[in-house]
Formats: sequence, C-alpha cells, structure tokens
Amino acid sequence: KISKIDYKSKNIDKDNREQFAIDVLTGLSAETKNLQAKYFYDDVGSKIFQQITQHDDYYPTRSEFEILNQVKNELAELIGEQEIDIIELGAGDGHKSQLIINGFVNSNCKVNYYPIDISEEAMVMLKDNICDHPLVECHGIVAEYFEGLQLVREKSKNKQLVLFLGSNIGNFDRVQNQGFLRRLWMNMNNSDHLLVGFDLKKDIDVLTRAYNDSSGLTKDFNLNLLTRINHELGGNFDIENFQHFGVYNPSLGAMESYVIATKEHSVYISSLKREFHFKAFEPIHLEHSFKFLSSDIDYISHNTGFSVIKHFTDKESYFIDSLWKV
Ligand code: AVI
Repeated sequence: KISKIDYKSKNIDKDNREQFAIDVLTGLSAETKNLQAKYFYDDVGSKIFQQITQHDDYYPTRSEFEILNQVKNELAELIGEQEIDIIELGAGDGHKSQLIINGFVNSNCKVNYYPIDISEEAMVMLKDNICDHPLVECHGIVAEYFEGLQLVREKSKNKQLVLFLGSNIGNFDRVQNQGFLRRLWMNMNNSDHLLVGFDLKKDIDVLTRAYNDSSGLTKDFNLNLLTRINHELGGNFDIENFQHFGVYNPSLGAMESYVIATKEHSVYISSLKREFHFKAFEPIHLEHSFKFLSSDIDYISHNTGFSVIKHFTDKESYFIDSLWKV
C-alpha cells in the first residue's frame, strides 16, 4: 500500500495557481475564447472524471480495461524482467495499474510502482485500489511528470515500464503529442518500455454519446472549470448562463468540447482585474480528444524515437494499448 506520499514537489501549488491565472487570462482574451483542458482536474473535477469513466456511455475505460485484463500476463512475458519499475504518468484510480501489476506478480517479478500525478487528491484516491503484496512496493510522487521521472531515475537503476494510459495522449494536439513523446523518449533509458493508450476512430454516434453522457456528468465536468475559476481566481461566472456542447470534428479527427454562453453578458475575474464580455452564443473551447487509426500510432511512434513492439486491442476495436520500446 502507499502508506504515505514519498515525494511532493515544493512549489507546486503556488506555481500552479500563477500559471492557471496566466493561462485563463490568455485564453479568455483570445479571439476564439478557450481554456486548457489540463485545468479540469481540481479535486472536484478529478472526482467527476472518475464517475465519467464508470458510466456506460463512456466506452474508453471499459475497452482499455478489457485489453489490460487480457494481456497482462503477455505484457510481463514480453518485457521479461525479474524486477521492474512501473511508472505511471497520471495516477488514475489504480484499477488499470493493478491489472498490469498483477501480470508481473503472476510471473514472480518484483514491482516498484511509482504513480506520478500533480494532484495529491488523485494519489489519495488511488491508494485504496492498489493491493498489498509482498512483491509490490508503491511510492506515490506528487509532481509534474518529468520532475517525477527524473526522481525515479536518480533513485533506481531497474528497467522501467512507463504507463501513459486512458488516451491522455489524445488531449494533446498533434504537435504537442509528438513533443511530449520525444521528451519522454529522451528521459528513458535504452530498452525501457512505454505502454501508451490510444482511443481509435469509430462510429460517430458512439463517440458523441461518450462525450454527452445521459447523466450529464460530462456537462458538469466542463462547467466545473468555470466554477474552479470562480473559487481560485475570484470569478463570478454564473454556470446557468452556459451550456455544454460536445461534437466530433471529422477533419481534425477529434471530439471537441465547448461551453457556450446562452446570452450576452460579462464576467469579472478579480485576480485578473479584468471583465470578459460574452456575446450571445459565444463559445469557449475547452478540450480536444483526438482519435487515431492504428497506422497513426505506428507513425507517431517512429517519429518520436520509439519502436512498436505490439498493438493490443479490444473485441470491438475501440481502443489500442500499444507497447513501445526505446
Ligand atoms: C482524460 N481524457 C483522456 C478524457 C478524454 O476522453 O479525452 C477526458 C474526458 N473529457 C470528457 N470526457 C472525458
């Protein structure tokens, strides 16, 4: 079990608050207003997201779970170590990581599990879902991904399996995702592995349902970002004045999320000392969720320094977890 968080970056809260203010100012001053999706995940947002992942309409978690359950033992065989560091970027709720850990434990491999997340709350949620086992040690790290990775590298010389699951990669645009993966490649050692999740292109109705779930969780998730601005930056957004809109953009190959002002009004944000004007039906763009073909995954891998070992997919071919080697 994670009995304590092993490492918490010192200035993370202050630095984050400052950067949040700068990014909100930049986004709401832009010609097409936008806010960055990474700010969804305050404590409330992380909890709503966890509920989304359990909702019937949101297939990606279910599909990835099916894949990992099926391939966990094969993964351990393909990697073939006696002791391994499993480093997870974005802690998740631990259920998927536990499956992977089980695969290694089943083949008698000792696992040092290092979840890295910027949110302490995410780490706390995770700890109940990782089981106690003599072959498993957990070390929670509250930090930025690359700061956490650096820390593990300083501490341990074991072979590493880095996990970047849940199609988090899809929330980056094409330039950002390659920049991120190249930087990851630079920060890993020869013959370390990366398991990365990609949500696949599929029937538009399935996609649309997943990002407009029937319980309104995705709507609450998106509107919570406005509430977060109210709490942390002294804003006076009235969420009754906004509606959620989730739509697939086939030219981009991405689901897009917006909140749209339903009438003309202004919002004041005290820590930015600024008023922001909304015309009737003006959108704020919040999120891209890119969808991929398996050939895109090969292309991205080769372009960022990695070699593909194997793609693993589910029965419906909705999702791919792809195993790469440095
Ligand atoms: C975290 N990320 C992969 C989710 C996605 O599907 O893009 C975030 C999400 N947004 C709306 N629903 C889920």
